[in-house]
Amino acid sequence: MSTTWHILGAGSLGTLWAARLARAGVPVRLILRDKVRLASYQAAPGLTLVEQGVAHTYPVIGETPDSPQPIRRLLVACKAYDAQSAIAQLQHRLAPDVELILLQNGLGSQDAVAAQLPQARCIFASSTEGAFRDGDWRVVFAGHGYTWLGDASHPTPALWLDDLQAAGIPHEWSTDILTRLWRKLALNCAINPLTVLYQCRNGELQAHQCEVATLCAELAQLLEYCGQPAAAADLQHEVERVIHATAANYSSMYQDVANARRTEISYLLGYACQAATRHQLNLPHLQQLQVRLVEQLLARGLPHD
Ligand code: NAD
Ligand code: KPL
Repeated sequence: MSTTWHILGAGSLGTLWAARLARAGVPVRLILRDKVRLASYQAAPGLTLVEQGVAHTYPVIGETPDSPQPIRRLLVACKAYDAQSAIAQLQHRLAPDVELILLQNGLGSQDAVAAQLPQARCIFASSTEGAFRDGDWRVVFAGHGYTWLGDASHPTPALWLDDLQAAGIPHEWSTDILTRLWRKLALNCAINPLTVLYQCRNGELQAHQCEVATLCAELAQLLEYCGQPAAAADLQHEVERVIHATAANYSSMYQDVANARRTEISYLLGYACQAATRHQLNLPHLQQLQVRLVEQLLARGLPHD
């Protein structure tokens, strides 16, 4: 019997992974916040995945954090700001050889979790897949993409990549996962805050080309200082390419703000500005962007961390 995948966080990505693993016959258990959420889930027929307009429901087993079964493989699918506290609730259930797969966007939460669990193997992930919930226990697979997985302290690939293959989850083991995460962070810093400030789709940033270019230059400088020259290479062109390729989309941060949800600012722009401060690097436009974004969040009554 293969190792059970415990999935922490039944949101968009957690449900997308759980449904595909379950569809492939891989053992999966979904960890819900509490008894109330579990009762709600148990009243539903399972998790529903909508792909190209077609819905299928998978009867994945649900449980609460205090369920007795030990955990050997944990997919952490919470937001970056929830990851540490959500994992802390499970600490007593984690087997000595537990492996965690951290799906969080940005940087900062992964290191915090790794420090919280020094014995665990922490695998970092960077995903370009897109999903959103259109109802309780229901997720729409909105954007096909790829997930890179890697262990910053151990280059050996994880043994369970076969499960992902079987589940049809496009993936690749990456020996430079930090470079990928830094690159994605830089892209998100150059695009997402501006879409919030200008209240626009990604494509409308083509009208703010100079501002984007200035931010890219500062971000590239930061990446170099942080020992990530590969993530800095040709950053502006990549940002322009993404703005063009996703022109009709609203960025994830725009969507969070529009739906009055907390953003992951501390793990994106906040993390970048902190790294600049640590290196005594003056990046005036990036720092000003953070001030403007925080003001905008405060004006909307949203958390600014
Ligand atoms: P989400 O808000 O849809 O899901 C997070 C889930 O975690 C929620 O259901 C929440 O209730 C649950 N949760 C939080 N604390 C918990 C706890 N203590 N116990 C149990 N459950 C708990 O978020 P998402 O969109 O799936 O994003 C997850 C991460 O993946 C984020 O860092 C995001 O940036 C990243 N990401 C998302 C997408 C996407 O398309 N949704 C794409 C790429 C990366
Ligand atoms: O990842 C993104 C997001 O919206 O979070 C893109 C589309 C790259 C914009 O930064």
